Amino acid sequence: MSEKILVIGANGQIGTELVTALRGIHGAENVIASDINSPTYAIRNNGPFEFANVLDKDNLHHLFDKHRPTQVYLLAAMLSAVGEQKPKMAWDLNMTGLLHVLDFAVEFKTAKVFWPSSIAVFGPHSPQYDTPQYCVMDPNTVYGFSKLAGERWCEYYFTKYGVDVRSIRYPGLIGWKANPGGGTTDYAVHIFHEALKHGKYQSFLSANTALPMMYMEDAIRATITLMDAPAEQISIRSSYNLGGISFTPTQLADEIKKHLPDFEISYADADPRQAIADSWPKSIDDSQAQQDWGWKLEYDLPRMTQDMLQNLKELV
Ligand code: VAH
Repeated sequence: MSEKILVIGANGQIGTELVTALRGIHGAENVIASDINSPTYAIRNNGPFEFANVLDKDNLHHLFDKHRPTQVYLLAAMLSAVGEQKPKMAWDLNMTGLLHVLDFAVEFKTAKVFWPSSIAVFGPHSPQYDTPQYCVMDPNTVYGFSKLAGERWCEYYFTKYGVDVRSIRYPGLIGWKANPGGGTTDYAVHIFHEALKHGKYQSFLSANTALPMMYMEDAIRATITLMDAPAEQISIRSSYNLGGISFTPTQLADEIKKHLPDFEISYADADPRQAIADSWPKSIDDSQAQQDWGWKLEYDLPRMTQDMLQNLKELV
């Protein structure tokens, strides 16, 4: 029997690329993209689309009843920076949306659910380097503790109701097909657009702010690999650490200069996103993902930079 996949939050940075990848594997007609806004150009004309508001229980129930999805990817969320400007809305969207999906997964016996967590679940007292799967977690952003609470709910619904929900703690994600929205790591996408358009960029994070990042190709491949893995291989039902590549704005700028020698970077100060970045780990230990479902990174900083510039130069 073929899969019937519902992607909620399909217009987002992850959703846009995930819908395309899933349609390539399962057939466009078997992957329903959904979002609260009209579909973006990238997904508008190549498969089914539904309007979805994760806070509207009746709307979501209708989608589950109409499509009876075998897999649901819940990507709708408010990210770290915007979440600090609208804390109660961030909590409501990130939590209520998840609980609606988990409840309907029980009611409609959805075979698998994917929900994205983030390295934002770690905080100032978490180990900063090679942050392990299990450690002190004291996130001080609404986004971070909503993701931490969400991880607890995922494990609870697996243990108590048998929902096969799987999750990844994504690092900052970098891609060229869709822009990020309201995150602290967005600088690492904006810098490429500005470098090509204007030859310069002012980073809102300071020069030596190291953060775990990942190229979107790797993030999409990790997501699908996790979801395709046999259930007995999944030992983590909160969310898997995923490390990627750790670099600073300066290191990224130096890599861009190898292709655009005249590129200049400058640094703003007193941006509120600096304090968020400073509370997060510099690097992540993802050995559990490697061990359980064979995770292996393919894009390092040079390869990601080359690929971003190669693809974006046609578009900007
Ligand atoms: C953010 N892009 O910046 C997200 C991500 C690790 C960061 O979760 O909020």
